[in-house]
Amino acid sequence: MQLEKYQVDEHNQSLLAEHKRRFEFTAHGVANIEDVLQKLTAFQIAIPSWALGTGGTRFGRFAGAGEPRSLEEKIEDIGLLHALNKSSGAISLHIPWDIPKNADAIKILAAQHGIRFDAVNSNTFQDQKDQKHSYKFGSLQHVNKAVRDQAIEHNLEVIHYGKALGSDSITVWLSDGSCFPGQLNFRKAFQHTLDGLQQVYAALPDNWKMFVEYKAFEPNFYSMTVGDWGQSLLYASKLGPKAYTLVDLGHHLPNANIEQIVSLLLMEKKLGGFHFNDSKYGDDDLTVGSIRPYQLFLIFNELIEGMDARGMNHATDLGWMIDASHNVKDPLEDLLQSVEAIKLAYAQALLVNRRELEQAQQENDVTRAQEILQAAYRTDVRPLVAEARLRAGAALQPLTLFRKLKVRTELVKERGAKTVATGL
Ligand code: PSV
Ligand code: MN
Ligand code: MN
Repeated sequence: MQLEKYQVDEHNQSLLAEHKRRFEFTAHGVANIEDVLQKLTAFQIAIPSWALGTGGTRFGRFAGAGEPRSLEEKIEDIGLLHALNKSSGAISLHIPWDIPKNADAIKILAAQHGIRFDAVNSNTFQDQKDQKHSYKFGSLQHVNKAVRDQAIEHNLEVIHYGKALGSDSITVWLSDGSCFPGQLNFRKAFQHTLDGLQQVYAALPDNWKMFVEYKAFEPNFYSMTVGDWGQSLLYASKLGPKAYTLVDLGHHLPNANIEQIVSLLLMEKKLGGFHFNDSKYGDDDLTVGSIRPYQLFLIFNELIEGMDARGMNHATDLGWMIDASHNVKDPLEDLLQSVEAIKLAYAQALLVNRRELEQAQQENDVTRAQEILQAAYRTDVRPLVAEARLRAGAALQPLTLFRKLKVRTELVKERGAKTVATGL
């Protein structure tokens, strides 16, 4: 299924008068409105290839209907999202869940939908069919060199696919760690992992980045070999200038101050990018902004402050990716909500009066500082984000149009009711 321009235009036309009224009201109070709109339009968020099907929980898999059955259909799905919001112009691939067998054809298809390839992800946290050595006791950390070599080889293969598609970064997330005290020699596990990462790093093309993603726990519940931002930063620092830390919002111990982590990583020039999602307890797969929208805003507040201080381009100098998938919502609707939540938090953070905030900080005026932040956070920026979409040729209300056009029903007609997308 493909969205036609007239369908978007008709939808926008029907909402235009009301939108203009709401937009003018909000825009009135924003001094740098054109700059804000231009930044919102430029900001693109990569969709993970593994989130287009209804995913698994740890205990079961409940497939949806009309799910994409191939990488081509996944690109088609992201094309639909991008046509609706013009903010999802990138895909992040997980190998081997989504191997681009014919990279040239895949590249052309993606380009037809205005989609580029963001970071490619390696997978040494599952055993694949016909794989020689098992990752049951880890991959790069493994006590057996043959297992470590196999994991390195896989990462090199992922770089190879990424090169063919025009990607320029690899995300390495390792599930390595231990479930019980005594199972692992921490120092040796770290050194083996560092050695493996060094070999992968050595194979990076000149313009590539390596993102080292950390996670506090799961699947290992006693120790993780890349367990927090300190460990990730240690690896990234030892690896060299092309290695960065990747922050997945759901990978922290409860109540961690993620905005502070982000600020310091940026200061150290070691923040590479994000996996956006939300969580309430120990989960890492809920829709962005569904649980803690204020935290998301505070993260963007630090990002803008830190990126502007270093003259970075908001849209292009970090990797912006979603990493969420569960099984109680339509995945496409869920992704529309996640992208929207990210853009709303970004827009709110763009409204923070930085000059006044700095002054309040200098004067230790804590009350004023909070008022400044919350004035931005409590602004209804939905009309601004909608206006940016309108100007980019997208839908004023993507989710409403998705439902009105019965996109999922059409996909079920095309693909069938019993479909299982690749992924977790
Ligand atoms: C692990 O929880 C993770 O966040 C990593 O980014 C994986 O690549 C992804 O989820 C999919 O399992
Ligand atoms: Mn992740
Ligand atoms: Mn995760």
